[in-house]
Amino acid sequence: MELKRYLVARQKEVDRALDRFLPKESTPPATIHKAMRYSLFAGGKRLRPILCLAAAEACGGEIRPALPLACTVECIHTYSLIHDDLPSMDNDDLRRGRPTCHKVFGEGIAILAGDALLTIAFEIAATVQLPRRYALPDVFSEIASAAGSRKLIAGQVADLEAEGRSLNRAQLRYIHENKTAALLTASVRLGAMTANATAKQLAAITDFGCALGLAFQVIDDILDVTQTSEKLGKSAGKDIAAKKATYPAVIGLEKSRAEARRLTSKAHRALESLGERAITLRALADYLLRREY
Ligand code: GRG
Repeated sequence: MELKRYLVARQKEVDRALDRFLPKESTPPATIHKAMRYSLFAGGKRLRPILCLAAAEACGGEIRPALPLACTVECIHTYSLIHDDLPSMDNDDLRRGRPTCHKVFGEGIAILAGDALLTIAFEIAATVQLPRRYALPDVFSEIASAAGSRKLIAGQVADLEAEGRSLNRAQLRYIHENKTAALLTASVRLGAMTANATAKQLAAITDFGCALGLAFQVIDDILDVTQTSEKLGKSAGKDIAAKKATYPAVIGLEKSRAEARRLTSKAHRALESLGERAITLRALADYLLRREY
C-alpha cells in the first residue's frame, strides 16, 4: 500500500539524517552518546519528522531542506519521552518496545541524555538553510516556544498536578493541547517555513497541526484502553492504573471515538486551500485515525 511505503521510506531518510547529526557512540563520554542513541534509535514512528517533511511538500517545498528541522523535532520528542518515563514522572519500564532509558543507563544518565537531546536539537536546527521569508530567529523561537514552559512543559506540569484529581473536559483539553499538540503543530509549521510558506499557507498548516495534534492524543488515549502493551510498545492500561485524566475516562470510549473523527475532519478542512500538494498530510491524518482503535 502506497502510504506504508511512503512512511518506511521517510523513516529511513530521517534515521539516516539523525545518524549523521548525532555524535557516534564512541565519542567521549561514550555513556551519554550511547544513551542518547539508545532512545533515539529505538524504533519510534518518526511521526513528527514525517509531518514536518510532508508539510514542506504541502507548501510547494522539498524534503531535503526540511530534514534538519525534522531531526530537531524528533530529538525534542525523544527527550520528552525519556524524562516522562523517569521514576519521578510516569515511572515507566517500557518504551518503544524496550526497557526505558533509565532502566538501562540509570536515572542520572537518562536525565542527562534527555538534556543533551534537547540541546542538540537546537544545534541541528542551526544548520538549516532557510528561504527568503524566514530567518533563524523565527525557527528558534518556534522550537523554544513549543518545547518551553508555556506549551510542552506546561502540559506536563498540568498532567502531573492532575494525578488523582478529576478533570473536566476543558482542563483535559489544555493538557493535550500543550503536551502533545504543540510539538506536532510546531513540526508542521517548521516544515512549512523551510518551503517559504506564505502567511496564508502557514495559517492553514497551523490549523491542521492543532486539530491533528489533539486528534492524535485522543486516539492515543483510546489505544491505551483498547490495545495490549505488546502492540503499543509501551505499558498499556497505564492511564487507568495511574487514574490519569484521559478522553475515555472523562467522556467515555464512544464519545472519544467520535471526537477523534471530528478532529480529523477539522484537520482535513484546514488543508482545503493547499490543494493537491497536501495529499500526504491528508493521508497521514486518515492513517492516524485508522490505527486500530
Ligand atoms: C517531560 C517535558 C516533558 C514532557 C513529557 C511526551 C510527554 C510529555 C509525555 C509522554 C506521554 C504522552 C502520552 C505524551 C503525549 C505524546 C505522545 C502520545 C507521545 C508518544 O508519541 P508517539 O506515539 O511515540 O509518536 P513514538 O515512540 O512512535 O515516537
